[in-house]
Amino acid sequence: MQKTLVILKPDALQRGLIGEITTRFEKKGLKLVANKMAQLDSKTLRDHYSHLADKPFFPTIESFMSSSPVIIQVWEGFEAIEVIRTMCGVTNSRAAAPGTIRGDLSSSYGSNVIHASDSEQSAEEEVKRFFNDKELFSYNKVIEQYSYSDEERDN
Ligand code: IDP
Ligand code: MG
Repeated sequence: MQKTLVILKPDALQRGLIGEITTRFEKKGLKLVANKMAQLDSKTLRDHYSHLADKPFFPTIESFMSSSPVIIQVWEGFEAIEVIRTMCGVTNSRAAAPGTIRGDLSSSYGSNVIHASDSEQSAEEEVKRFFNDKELFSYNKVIEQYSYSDEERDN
């Protein structure tokens, strides 16, 4: 099963959306395998958003992402990276489809409530950036057989 990293951004925490977003992933059948609250520092943000470090809006991202603690989660499931990206919607929340997390819960490009890994490589790097082995859990959920078919569960 794939693992993917999610950050519930400062606007999600401030606006009381942690439960709603977490519930969406739980209801989808994904498994929470790591969860913490953290205050992100400048070095971590520069690593995490290295693909945007030279953009003019990078200082805005940095100050927004460090403006309050965030919730960091790892979700596990069959094709979880793509499933969660699809559930998030596109980056600009104003253009994000209704029914998606960004489309339903925000109206901003920058303050768009959630980060989610966008590829297998970034998921692997991002999970390692925020969690050590002891903080990542492997466990069975009794309901798993009802979340996936037998073939899917073997992935
Ligand atoms: P993603 O979060 O949908 O993967 P990225 O391109 O990786 O989008 O950008 C990371 C974050 O940087 C976005 O979620 C958004 O908060 C912010 N961001 C990206 N592009 C812009 C922009 O053009 N204006 C303002 N903020 C932006
Ligand atoms: Mg991204």
